[in-house]
Amino acid sequence: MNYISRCFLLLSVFFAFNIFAVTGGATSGPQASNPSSEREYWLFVGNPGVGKSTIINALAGKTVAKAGLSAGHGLTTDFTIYEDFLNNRVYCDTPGLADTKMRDRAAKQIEEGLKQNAKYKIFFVIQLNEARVRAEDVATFNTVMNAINLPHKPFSIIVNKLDFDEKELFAQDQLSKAEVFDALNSGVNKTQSVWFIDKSNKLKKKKIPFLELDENLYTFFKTREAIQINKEKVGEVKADELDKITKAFEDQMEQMRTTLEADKAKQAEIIKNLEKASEDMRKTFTEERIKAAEDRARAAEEMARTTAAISAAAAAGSRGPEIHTHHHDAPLCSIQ
Ligand SMILES: Nc1nc2c(ncn2[C@@H]2O[C@H](COP(=O)(O)OP(=O)(O)OP(=O)(O)O)[C@@H](O)[C@H]2O)c(=O)[nH]1
Ligand SMILES: [Mg+2]
Repeated sequence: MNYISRCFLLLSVFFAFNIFAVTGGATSGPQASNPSSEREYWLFVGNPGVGKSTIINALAGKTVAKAGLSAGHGLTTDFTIYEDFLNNRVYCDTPGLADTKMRDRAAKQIEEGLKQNAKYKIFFVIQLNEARVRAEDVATFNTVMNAINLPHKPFSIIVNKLDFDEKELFAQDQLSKAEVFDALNSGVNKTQSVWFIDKSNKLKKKKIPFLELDENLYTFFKTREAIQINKEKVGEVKADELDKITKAFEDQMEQMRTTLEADKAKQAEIIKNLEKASEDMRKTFTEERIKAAEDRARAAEEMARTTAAISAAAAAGSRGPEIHTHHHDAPLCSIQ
């Protein structure tokens, strides 16, 4: 290959994948990991607006990926990679599949993103809708994971921008959180590696230029299992199947929700019965205690009365029989 065609190839790779370098990234915030470790591709996939670019910026420790609101379709319309030389990793920002206009192109880009013959950590970024998993998100990650032909293919889910109400609900009702886990795992591809990120109010008010990556979240990213994916193990990301899968998930989730509601109702009934039984027991116990206390009081009263009688008798006994004494100078009987 001559010099010109090599330059042309490099340029076309650049334009196809939008390569940016993150040179000084992740130094000020999280601790830099060992640069001599094997280079890893951290692939972020998610539907428009879920916060992929924001997370990448947080990992990079500066704004590298364009993040913001955009009407209609996703802001990230190209598969973009960010080289983090310091940590020997590459962040891949990929558009989601829910955007119908961009779907085929996005699918091709995700496919290309997976065909880098590299070590991967795969992260699907999702957002809940009123504390519920969106079918299109589950469909997206299943469609993407289905394209990887490996027996073991770990992946993680980041539930991003959790709002106050959702947080409250999960804190109070464990079943709601279980419902999210069940919904996420209702497809063929399952994972227990799920992380919840709260919505940042500071970011909303533009008080900070990018999301601050907290230490626990960074640990989560770092400790995920990386897998080698070779090009030939990656099949087609079948974007055209997305609607079908979405519909199937919607039905399944609806059924799951009905079952869960029934379970909740059953649980509520059981709790009500238990509360009633416990209330009855408490009542019986209280009544018994009152009765026992009354009995004790009565017995004590009885005892007190007996003791008083005995004491009175004893007192009388110590004084001897009541004998009237008479003075000798007085006649016993007077003889008239
Ligand atoms: N308040 C708040 N806003 C956030 C948070 N994360 C992301 N956002 C905002 O959500 C919007 C979308 O975030 P992006 O990071 O651009 O989302 P994306 O997934 O990259 O979106 P596309 O590139 O369009 O697919 C931006 O306005 C962000 O500022 C967060 O934790 N809190
Ligand atoms: Mg983006």
